Amino acid sequence: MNPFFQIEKTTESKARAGIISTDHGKIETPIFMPVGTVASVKTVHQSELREDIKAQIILGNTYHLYLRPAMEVMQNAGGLHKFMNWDLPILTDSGGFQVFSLSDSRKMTEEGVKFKSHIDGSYHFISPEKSMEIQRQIGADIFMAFDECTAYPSTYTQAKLSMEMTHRWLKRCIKWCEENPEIYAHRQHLFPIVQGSTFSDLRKISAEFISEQNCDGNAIGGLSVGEPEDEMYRITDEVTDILPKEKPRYLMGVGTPWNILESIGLGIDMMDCVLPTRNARNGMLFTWKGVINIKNEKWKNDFSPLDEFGKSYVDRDYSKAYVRHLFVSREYLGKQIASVHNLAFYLDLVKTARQHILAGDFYQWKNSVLPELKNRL
Ligand code: PRF
Repeated sequence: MNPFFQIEKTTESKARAGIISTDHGKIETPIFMPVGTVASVKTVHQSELREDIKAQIILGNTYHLYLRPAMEVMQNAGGLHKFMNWDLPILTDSGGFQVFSLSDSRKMTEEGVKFKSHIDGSYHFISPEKSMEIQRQIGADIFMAFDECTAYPSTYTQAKLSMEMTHRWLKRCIKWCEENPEIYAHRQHLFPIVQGSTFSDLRKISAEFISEQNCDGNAIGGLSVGEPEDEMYRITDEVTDILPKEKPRYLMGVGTPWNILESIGLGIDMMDCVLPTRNARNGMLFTWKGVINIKNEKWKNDFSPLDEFGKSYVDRDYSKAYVRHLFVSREYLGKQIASVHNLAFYLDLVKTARQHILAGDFYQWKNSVLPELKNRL
């Protein structure tokens, strides 16, 4: 028996329902993980995450937390769980991906990445070893290997060189972690990351290499970076055919509600994305019936509940007209309500998917709800 991950049920093809057990509690998979980059899921209280949204695990980011509040504060606090008063599981990303998306100046070598802070312009260096050290200090239950997310599009040669470096970096991450155990009183589980861009043979090499490292779970990176959706599904399908069945599979940075359901159908257990929170702050609401732009004039006098099929209190307590008014008036409360709504919807989406996997009718159900999710209301 694998104490970290147990599969409760697999469907007729690839989707599965499982349970991940960490020292901060269990996670029922498939799961969506709200992104809390700087020790905050933007505009959302921890109590709302726990009680209303029913988040089971949230994400933090090495790059941001290393720059601010920085590791002295993190260690003095006793790690991220205590610092932000969140005692359920946390996962941290390793930093490389964020350096590439945020820092306007960076230089990568075999040793690591030198970059300029997006906050104050100061220079820093993160290597695989440094990323592991920072993630020990943050103390997330699940932490990610230091990888390079290959840009899309890339030539075959670029993608191959990038993937090979990610593999060498992984070896360095594993070695450092073996020599430097946890500093807090709970276990941390390292997940390596498959790269290889959209090239099937590279993805196969990478998925085999990653599987051989025998870590507690595995991730797929380098997708949802601008490639067509069909390519993303094709690669995910190919990679999940290779990754060990008995370990959780995490698809990084994905995605829309329909991406989430399709990925679950391809054997993915964990996903994260800024989409539900970032788009909420711009007035985009995801619902079972489709996507709403709440700023639209058409909601001006619509006093019906924000989302009659929504599970969150905000869906019942507030009307569309009221939330529209908050957005038009640029009131912070609008962003808060929309963020709680979207995250509660994403968690309801994966919970419902899980129920259908357990009931044995996931694929039929998925295909029946997919078209509605994409409607523009
Ligand atoms: N690597 C890491 N984090 C990520 C990605 C990746 O490839 C992606 C790609 N969608 C999102 N977040 N470390």
